[in-house]
Amino acid sequence: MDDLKQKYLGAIAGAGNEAALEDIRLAAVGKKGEVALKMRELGKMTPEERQTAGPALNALKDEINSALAAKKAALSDAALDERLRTEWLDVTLPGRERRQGTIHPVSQVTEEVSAIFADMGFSVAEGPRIDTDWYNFDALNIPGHHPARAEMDTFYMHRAEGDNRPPHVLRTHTSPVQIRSMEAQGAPIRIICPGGVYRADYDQTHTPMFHQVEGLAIDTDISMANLKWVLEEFVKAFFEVDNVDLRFRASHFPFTEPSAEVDIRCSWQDGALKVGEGDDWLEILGSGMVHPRVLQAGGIDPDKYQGFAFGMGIDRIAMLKYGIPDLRAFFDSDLRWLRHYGFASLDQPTLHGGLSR
Ligand code: 2NL
Repeated sequence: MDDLKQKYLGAIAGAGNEAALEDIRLAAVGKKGEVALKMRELGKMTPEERQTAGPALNALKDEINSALAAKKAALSDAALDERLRTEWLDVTLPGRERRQGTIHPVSQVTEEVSAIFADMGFSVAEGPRIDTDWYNFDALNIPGHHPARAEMDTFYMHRAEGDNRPPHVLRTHTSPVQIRSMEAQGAPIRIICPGGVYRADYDQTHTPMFHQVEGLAIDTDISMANLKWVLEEFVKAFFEVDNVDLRFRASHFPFTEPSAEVDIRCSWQDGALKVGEGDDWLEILGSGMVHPRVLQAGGIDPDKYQGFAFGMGIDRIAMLKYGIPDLRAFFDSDLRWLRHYGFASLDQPTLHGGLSR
């Protein structure tokens, strides 16, 4: 029995891990282990022999079991110490470099345009992207048979059978915001309305969602001359040039009369746009005097008031100003593209700071 004790206590002391310890446990005190075999021999002993051998075997079993438990605890302490030593972390090290996002060029240009028009007394108005066909079309003097209303260009909201509410559309321009502003504020009014708009069109130069900014100025003494001055000031500030040359081309929109498309003098040198010089003309917006029926729809008396309105594509003027070649990349959410064309988040455009720096 002393041999057994020496053998197993020695083996337990030398066990290197919990698996080796389990092997020792099975060999010593398991059901078919050496101590169990010795227990079986008790039957062949005389009662006197059994009286000393029985308790001694039980004591040996207890001793081996407690040595196993102590060693098991020691091994798991050592394993924890080893983990603490190797999985050590210096919490005083500097953190991982911040992979900061940037301001999207569309947001940047929206802010730039807003800053320029704010400086001329325009405030920014916003409204719903889903609106009724009355606000999007009828109020703008776009009749039911007009091609702009065709299913092709407009995203109509689904209506359940028996739904009597007026049809709703994804706004195809921000003009409904201007109708709502006229209704809410009346005249005089000076606002710009930037935001996302939707048309069912997708190719190299069209995306089904894009951004527009429209402007509206209504008072008792507003003319095309005011429109021309405001647009000249805008183009100078936006393209950061001192001289511009604007050309009004007669055009037609249902919501303005007369209507004009506006081009700016420019040149293209090695693919780079230069505004204010050269022999080329670049169309940048549509404009005109607000149609009397549109004033009426907005609750404004056309015999007392008149005004100008204009609309331009934000994505397009962003591409022109910042040399972005492909419109579709605006909406790809490619982080590498955004880091290339994006703007530092803390550099807000201001007129005194130079809009784009
Ligand atoms: C374009 C042309 C334009 C307007 C938008 C407008 C809004 C109201 C009344 C009258 Cl509430 N007009 N907006 C006027 C002329 C042109 O947009 O080519 N946009 C990209």
